[in-house]
This record gives sequence, C-alpha cells and structure tokens, in this order.
Amino acid sequence: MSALTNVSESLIQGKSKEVKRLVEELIQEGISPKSILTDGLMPGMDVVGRRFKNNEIYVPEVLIAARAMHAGMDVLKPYLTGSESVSIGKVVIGTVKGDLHDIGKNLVCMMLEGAGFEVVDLGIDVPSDVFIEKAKEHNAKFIMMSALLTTTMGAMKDVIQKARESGLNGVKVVIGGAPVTEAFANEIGADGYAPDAASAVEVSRNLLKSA
Ligand code: B1M
Repeated sequence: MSALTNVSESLIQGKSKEVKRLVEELIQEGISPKSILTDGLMPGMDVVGRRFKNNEIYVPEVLIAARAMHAGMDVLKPYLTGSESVSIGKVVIGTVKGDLHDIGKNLVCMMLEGAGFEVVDLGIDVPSDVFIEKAKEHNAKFIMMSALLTTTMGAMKDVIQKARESGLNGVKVVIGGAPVTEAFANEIGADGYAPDAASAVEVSRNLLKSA
C-alpha cells in the first residue's frame, strides 16, 4: 500500500492520531502538502461519503472520520497558509444557516490565508444577518458562503438580498460547496462561484482586479 493510500485508509477508519503521524512523516519525506491533501485525505473522505450515502456507515462514524480529516489538515495548515502578513482583502466567511459541514469551508479559509487574504471565519450555522453585520463591522471586501446541503443553499440567496438591501453593494459575494453550481450562483446574483478551495482564491483575485 502506498503512503498516501495509508493516509486515506487511516482516515476512513477514523484513526486521528495515525493520520496526524502519517501526514507528519510524509511532510518530512518532502511530499507536497497539496498532494497529501488531494491524493491522501480527500479520497479518504470521498469513500466515507459514498459509504454514508449507501447507509453502510452512520453519522457517528462520519464524525470520527471528519475528526481524523481535521487532524491531518491541522498538520498541513502552516504549509498551505504560508507566512504572508500583508492583507490583500478582508473576507468574512461561514457555512450558512442550518448547515454544520465545515471541512470544505476550512480548506477555503486556509487557501485564502495562504494567498494573503485576511479571513474572519464565522464558523457554521451562520444566520444571514450575521454575515451582513460582520461584513460591515470588518469593512470586508468579500462575503463568502459554503453550503453542503441542498436544503440550506437557499440561505445564500437570502444573504445576497440582505446585503443589497443594506447598501453593501461594493462587497463581493462568492459561494461554493458540493451542491452549489455556477448556474445557481448566477440565478441568485452572486458575484462569484468556486468549485473548490483553490478556485476560490482565483475567483476572488479576479474579482479584486475587476473592482
Ligand atoms: Co453530511 N451530508 N450530513 N455530514 N456529509 C453530505 C454533504 C451528503 C452529500 C452525504 C450523502 O448523502 N452522500 C448529504 C447531503 C445530501 C444533499 O443535501 N445533497 C449529507 C447529509 C444528508 C447530512 C445530514 C442531513 C445527515 C443526517 O443527519 N441524516 C446531516 C446534516 C447536518 C447539518 O448540516 N445540519 C449531516 C451531517 C454530517 C456530519 C456532521 C456527520 C459530517 C460533517 C462534519 C464536519 O463538517 N465537521 C458530515 C460529512 C463529513 C459529510 C460528507 C461525508 C463529507 C463532506 C466533506 O467534508 N467533504 C458528505 C458527503 C460527501 O461530500 N462526499 C456529506 C470533504 C470536503 C473537502 O469537501 O465540503 O464539498 P466539500 O468542500 C469542497 C468543495 O465543495 C468546495 O471546496 C472544497 C474542496 O476544495 N467548497 C467551496 C466548499 N465550500 C466552499 C465555499 C467556496 C468555494 C468552494 O466559496 C466560498
């Protein structure tokens, strides 16, 4: 079994300490943090998702695997975020109301920080009004929202309407998450859509250039 497959397997089995140890070892061996993420941790989480969907495992097992994913991500964080200290733009970001999924959103935060954005992470289950209040309070250039459930995506539209009503017209709204599509982003009037964390950086940079 390859070292990266070992990471996936340990994540699937929810072995947090083992995932942490393996990721640390791979870093020591000079394997790129991006490869550890995309070829080790994420494929493991995909298997967990498929098993969850097929009712082969249940919420507790998924939570344990999610904890192992976070253990691996914690090791990678300093490598993915780098040490940029000058902010190129402030972002308020969160998972929308009713939605507790945060792994993808946390990845987006790491990538943004690595690219020099200043990130205010509002966490999960964030009410629409809080996105607006925090964007005002921090004088943010971006509101970014993540949703993993088809039932919570609608909250994004609510935030965009509230942002426009409260005069936050200069603030760009970027959205993403597994069920979110470019078509949906256009439909609700978002300024940007990103299918993954790396693209979130690219989209935000482009929006800054065109502002
Ligand atoms: Co949930 N869950 N879950 N879950 N869960 C999904 C999302 C689901 C697809 C599983 C399935 O049925 N196959 C399904 C949703 C179905 C749907 O609506 N279409 C589902 C369900 C149904 C539920 C519950 C309702 C289950 C229940 O209780 N019966 C429940 C809902 C709770 C709630 O939110 N109110 C629930 C609960 C949970 C746990 C708490 C157990 C746990 C979350 C733990 C945590 O996040 N701390 C969990 C997990 C882990 C998953 C799966 C298995 C994995 C999600 C994940 O972290 N993926 C997921 C199945 C799957 O996706 N395969 C599933 C890895 C992550 C890196 O990917 O988040 O997609 P993702 O992020 C990607 C992109 O989407 C993008 O970038 C990342 C990659 O670079 N991205 C953005 C994300 N946000 C972005 C924002 C951006 C840009 C890009 O700009 C701002």
